[in-house]
Amino acid sequence: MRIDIISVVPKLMESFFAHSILKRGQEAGHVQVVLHDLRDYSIQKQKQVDDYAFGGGAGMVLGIETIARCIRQLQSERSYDEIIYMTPDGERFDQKIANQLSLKGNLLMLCGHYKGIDERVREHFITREISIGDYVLSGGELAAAVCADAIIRLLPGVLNDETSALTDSFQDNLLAPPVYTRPAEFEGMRVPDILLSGHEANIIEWRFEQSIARTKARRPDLLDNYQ
Ligand code: 6GU
Repeated sequence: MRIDIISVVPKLMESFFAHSILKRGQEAGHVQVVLHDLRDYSIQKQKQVDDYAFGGGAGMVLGIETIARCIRQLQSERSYDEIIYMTPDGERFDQKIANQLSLKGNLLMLCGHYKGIDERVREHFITREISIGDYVLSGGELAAAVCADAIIRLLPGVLNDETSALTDSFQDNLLAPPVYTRPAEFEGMRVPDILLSGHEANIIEWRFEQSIARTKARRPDLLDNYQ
C-alpha cells in the first residue's frame, strides 16, 4: 500500500511516521508513506497557498489552484483508490472504515488548515471526507496520522504477531480484555490465577467473558452491533 499525504505543515507528521510500528512497516515494504508540502506546488512567488474568503469573514481558505496542481501531479504518477479530505464535517472514522481502507492500494489524504479549503476542491477532486471525532483540531494532520496508523497496523505483516490486530478492541465490536505481565504479584496485587494456570481453553473463555463484561460496563452501545 502507498499513502500520500498533502499538508502545509508536513513536518508535523514526520516524526510520527518515523518511529515504532509505522517505521518498521515502511522498512519492511508493507507500506510507503509520502508526505507532500502543498507550498511546493504554489504558483505564487511567495509560495502562498491560501487567500481571503470571498464574501468576507471565515479567515483564510486554501485555494483550488495549488491543490489541483498538487493532486494532478500525483495522479499523473499513479491512480488513487480514494482521495480523502480530512475535515471535522466528514464521515466519522471507525474500525470498519480502517478495515475498508486497509484493502486499498493507493490512498491520497489532503489535510485542511486555516478555515478550510475551497469548496470546489471537495466537489471535484475529493472522493471521501473523514473526521476523527466531534471536536475541532487546528488542522487535518493529526487526524491523517490517526487514520494512517489505524490502517497501516492492519496490513498483513506489519504487526509481529499476525493475530494481534484481530484481537484489538473494536475489531469484533468488543473491547479488549485486561492484560498482565510479570511480576505475578506486586505489593499484594495479584494477576488473576487463571492466567497463570496454563489451561488455554479456560483462558480463552475468561478473556471472552472479560471482553463482554468490559464492553457492557463501558460501551454498551457496541453490543448492539456485536458480531
Ligand atoms: Cl479530520 N480535521 C480537523 N481540523 N479537526 C478534526 C478532524 C479533522 N476530525 C476531528 N476534528
